[in-house]
Formats: sequence, C-alpha cells, structure tokens
Amino acid sequence: MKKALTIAGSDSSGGAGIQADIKTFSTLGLYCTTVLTVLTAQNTKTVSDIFIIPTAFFKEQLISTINDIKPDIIKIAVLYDNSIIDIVFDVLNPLKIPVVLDPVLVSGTGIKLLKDDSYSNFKKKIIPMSFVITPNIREAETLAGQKIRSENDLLKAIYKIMELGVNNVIVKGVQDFNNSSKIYDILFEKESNNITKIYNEILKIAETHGTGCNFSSSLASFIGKGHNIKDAFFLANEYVKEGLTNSIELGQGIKVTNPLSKIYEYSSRFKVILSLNNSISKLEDLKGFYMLIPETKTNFVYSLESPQSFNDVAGIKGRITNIDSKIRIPNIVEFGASKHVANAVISANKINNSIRSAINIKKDDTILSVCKENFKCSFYSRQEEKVENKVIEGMSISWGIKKALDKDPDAKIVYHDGDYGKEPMIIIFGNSPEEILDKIKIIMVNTSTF
Ligand code: PXL
Repeated sequence: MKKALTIAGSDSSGGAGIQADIKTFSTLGLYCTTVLTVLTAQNTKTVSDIFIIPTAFFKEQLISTINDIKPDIIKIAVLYDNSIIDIVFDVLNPLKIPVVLDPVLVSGTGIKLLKDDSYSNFKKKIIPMSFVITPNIREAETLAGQKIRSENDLLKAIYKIMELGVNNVIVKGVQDFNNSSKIYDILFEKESNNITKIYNEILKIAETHGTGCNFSSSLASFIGKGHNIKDAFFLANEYVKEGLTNSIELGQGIKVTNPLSKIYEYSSRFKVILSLNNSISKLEDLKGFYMLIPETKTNFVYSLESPQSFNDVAGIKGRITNIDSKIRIPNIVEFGASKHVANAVISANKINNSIRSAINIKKDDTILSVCKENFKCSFYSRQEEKVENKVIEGMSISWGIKKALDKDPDAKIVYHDGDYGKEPMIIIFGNSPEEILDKIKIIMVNTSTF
C-alpha cells in the first residue's frame, strides 16, 4: 500500500484540512499519516479560533511518524509560521520525496493561515522543495505579487511562481478572461513547456468548503500511485467534481464537499443486493408461498435510503412465478429491474422513510383478513383515481400508495380491490427484506399455507 504524509491543519467542521486529506487519501487507496500544524475551531460559516501546535511537539510528530513510516508522497498545506517552516524544511528536504504544496494562506472566511512575516521563508524554503504547487487565483496573485486580470497576467504570474523554484504550477479556479461563464484550472509544466487547461462548470468550485484540500490530496494520491503530473491533474479534477456534485448541506453556511460519496454509494448498493438475494433464497424454501402469488406474479424489492428513481431500487429481473406448486425465481437481482413494486416503495418512502422493501401478493378474502388481524393495513380504491392519472404508466401505483399512507402513515400493508382489467393486490412494506419475510411467514402460518 502506498503511504502518504500530510502536514496540515485540523478543521473541526470536518470539511477541509487534515479531515479532508484523510478522507481523500483513504478513498483513493493510500495509507494516510497526519502531522498537525494548527487546530482551527470552525463551522460552515466561520473560523472562530486557531491554536498553534507548540513547535517542539510539531517536530516530535513529524520525526516520530516519518522515522517509522516512510511516505511515498507528501502533501503540505497550512504551515502557519516560521518555526514550522524551518522544521519541515530541515527534516523533509533531504529526503527528496515528491511534495504537493497547497499554499493555504488564508481560510475561506479570511483568517490568516500563514503569518505575514513567514511569506519570504515559505517562498525560499518550501516552494523550491515542492514537485507541484496548487494555488487558487488569489493565492497565485499573492505569491507572484501582482494582479491577474488577463491571460497574459496569468502566464506572467505562473512564470514568477516557477522562478521561485518549482517545476509544476496548477492555478485553480481561473475565470475565463474572454467568457465570464467559463472557469478553468491550468497546469504549466516547466520541463516540457506544456500548458493544460481543464474547463469546469462555474459556480460549484468556489462555493464549497474543502474543494482545495480534496484537489491537492487527490493530486498527491495519483502522483503517489505513479501517474505523471498531467494524468494526475485530470484524475484529481474528476475526483473533486464527484465530491462537489454530492456536496452536503451540513450547517447554516456553505456546503461541504463529500469525497466519500462514491464509496458509500457502492457499498450501500452492494449491501442491498446481498440482503435481497439472501431473503430471496429463503423465500424459495417456503414451500406454500406459491399460493400467495397473484396472476400478474410477484416482485420483491429493496431500495437504497431515500430512493428517488427505479435505479435506486433493486428487484428481481422478471418476476417470481409459479408452475402449480413450484416457485420459479430468476436468479438476477438488479437495480432498476422492477417498475411497479419499486414505484410503490419510492412513494411509500416519501411518507414513511423507514420503508425500503416491498413484495406484492395475491388479494383474496382469507389472505386479507389475516393481514388485517396481524398488521396495520390501509387501502385505496382505483375507482377514485382520475382518468388523466390512470393513463400515465406507473402513476396509478404512486397515486394509490400515497392515498393509502396519507390515511395511515404507519400502515405496513396496502391493498386495492382492482379495477377494469386490473387484478386486486396486496403490497407488504417493510424496512428490509428480512422484515418482509417475517411478515410473509406470519401470513402463511395463519392462512395454513406454510
Ligand atoms: O481550505 C483551506 C484550509 C485548509 N486547512 C484548514 C482550513 C482551511 C480553510 O478553512 O481551515 C485547517
């Protein structure tokens, strides 16, 4: 496993700083060691205080960590003052490990994260020991000591920064000088004289907390894994976009990027499929279950939390059918495989968000009375549905489930009596497929079908 070292500040709100670095390095498969420079007390609106780690302890963290765990890549962000800069230089410069430098000068809310009297030391010692530096446009202006108002200014600023002794410069969040609706990041490579620009949609970049930290730590991850600077630039851009698209509103201030969103999504999808498959094989063993299968057959579904579309609901491709007393279950469980029962769960979840799983079964008098004796039931009548609604595919079910659960939001079973050409049906809801199975067993025992 590749190992990263990040030298950075703590962000108590969890969106930026060391917290962002740990999430990003870990997501991208590197082991992340952390040496803290400052602790910030902050939330999504402001940095209210800052505590500087005592110099001797900062040094102890660094020495202790790297003497044992030798990093493949180093990321440096908040350094705060001269004493920290001197230690970082003295300890790390001789090691010749590639450094990704995120020159964090002030927090998003304007608190200084590098002291004024430390700029020159920072430029003299830290920039020359770095493989790449990743300023945003304001940081680039400060480092180059000039305003950037045109493409020409930008190139001049990049040259000035390179002259400080770093071979690769990435300036983030440049508003296109000819078209204000466009924004780009630019990489300048000294060795090849190559310029690479990546255009991104405007708005998103500047207004989300943690973007800069996630960018530099993902860039460091890809370089640490052996990519060249240009590939790492593209890959980091994609990674940051993903976190931005899924950013979350945590507090009253700006949104926070969520670089773990893909990991959560994949693992949730995997768990849903596993659990549904497990319950389906148990259902297959319930010999009398065929008696509960309606003419139009059965589907069994399980959704992610707060499902929004069919693609958030796993179901059986095809349906559970029976030939006489033999149950046939196709062994393909997929997201998006069910329409009708999936629709029922999507609608039910909007009213009762603990509902994530469902199965449809036959409605006859015996089955219904057992359901009513054992569970809270509600119903809807398809005759009450407006014709305009009936003609839209899939609308009847969402309309009906809403109607039934609005009457009784705690109901776990919803039924309807059918309509012209529509079979009456019972839908059993639950939090999980296991819960649905338990209900099926109770119904089977009480209808003597077990
Ligand atoms: O995003 C820059 C940054 C880095 N590190 C820490 C921060 C901030 C911005 O607020 O607080 C600790």
